[in-house]
Amino acid sequence: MAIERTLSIIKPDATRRNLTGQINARFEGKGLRIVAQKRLRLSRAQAEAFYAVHKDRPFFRSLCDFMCSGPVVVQALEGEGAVAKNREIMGATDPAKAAPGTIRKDFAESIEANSVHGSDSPENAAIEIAFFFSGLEIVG
Ligand code: IDP
Ligand code: MG
Repeated sequence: MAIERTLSIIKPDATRRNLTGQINARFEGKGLRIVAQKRLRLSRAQAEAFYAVHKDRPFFRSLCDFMCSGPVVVQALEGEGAVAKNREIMGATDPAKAAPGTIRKDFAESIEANSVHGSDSPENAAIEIAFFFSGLEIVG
């Protein structure tokens, strides 16, 4: 398994409840290294651009409202098989279906306000990391 990087977002429901440190501890405890990180508030246009792949889904409008409703913490995580490993640590999209011990099982409020985003493939990870970070901001 190769060393990969993946894009993670701690979503507004989690920053509002002051869960950034607890979520970061999950990543670090499972061997992912936070090689870039910043806290920001997405504009509506930025949320729409980031989630453009979902623009025809019924939840798109509500998802973009939610994602710009408060601060997010965007991060690049690095480690062995980081894309899949992060998806495992996150758990299923719907917290009701997420496995015990996952971030979404333990912290998510709903299928929409589900605390974290993680890239779903190495190809998308590269695109999503470049959306938020320049090369200079990533320190492995
Ligand atoms: P993922 O975040 O597990 O990759 P996606 O299908 O890519 O899930 O959906 C992106 C985000 O859209 C989810 O994390 C969640 O916030 C929201 N979402 C997905 N499905 C629904 C839904 O059925 N209702 C409301 N929001 C949803
Ligand atoms: Mg997804």
